[in-house]
Amino acid sequence: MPQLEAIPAIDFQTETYKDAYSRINAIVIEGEQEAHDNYLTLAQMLADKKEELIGLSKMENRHMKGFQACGRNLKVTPDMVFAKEFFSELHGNFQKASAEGKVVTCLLIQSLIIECFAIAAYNIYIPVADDFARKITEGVVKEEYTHLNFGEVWLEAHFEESKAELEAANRQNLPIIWRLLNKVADDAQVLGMEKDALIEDFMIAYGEALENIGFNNRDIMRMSAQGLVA
Ligand code: Y39
Ligand code: Y39
Ligand code: FE
Ligand code: FE
Ligand code: FE
Repeated sequence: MPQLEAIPAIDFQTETYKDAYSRINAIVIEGEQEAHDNYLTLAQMLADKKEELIGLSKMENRHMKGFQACGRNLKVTPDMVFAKEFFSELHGNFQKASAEGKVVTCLLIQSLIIECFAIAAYNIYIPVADDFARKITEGVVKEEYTHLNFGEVWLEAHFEESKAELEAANRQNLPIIWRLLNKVADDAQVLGMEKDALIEDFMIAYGEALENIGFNNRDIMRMSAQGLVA
């Protein structure tokens, strides 16, 4: 549990730190922007949840502005070209699913996988963040649990008819998150975030989400293992 040990002081103004931050900060900004867009799309797909989903999209827009301020505070220019490319495959899968009216797949991608990615990353970042970014991230992560909960509640209520689509969407999208983590692991390490801790937090949050929706332990083990097919 490396993150529970004494944390060495981090110099937030070295070129090495700022270079890594330019990519991680951009990923988070782009992720929040796409999450905003995804909840607006879901608001169109789920008419009876429209107001709630528009509320979630507004939170994502505030998150994006908060993380833009974190970059400015460190005098870092986020590498948005890198970040768009980073998310392009997952974003493409969400857009394809929404065009086909596959709300279950859309919820799995945004409200389960991406929210758990955010929850793991933000919880691991908080203890190693600069003071300004820590306060912002603490406020943001609380709201990410609300977003995850939206997906859990909806999918639990529609579990039996969603099960097959959830399994297929998991098989298609969990390996992507695994590849994305591997793409940012070196930069995350520079920021003091351990890859093993990120995987552990992600798998705990995602496994709990699948359990809350109605999957049994055997299903959860099988679905988690499908992430390894990289
Ligand atoms: O729902 C949300 O707000 C999610 C878009 C945000 C995801 C941000 C992804 C963070 C990954 C950072 C990787 C650092 C190791
Ligand atoms: O080695 C494993 O445990 C792999 C099965 C799991 C794939 C899931 C990918 C984890 C992504 C972590 C993202 C952290 C922000
Ligand atoms: Fe650990
Ligand atoms: Fe967010
Ligand atoms: Fe979110």
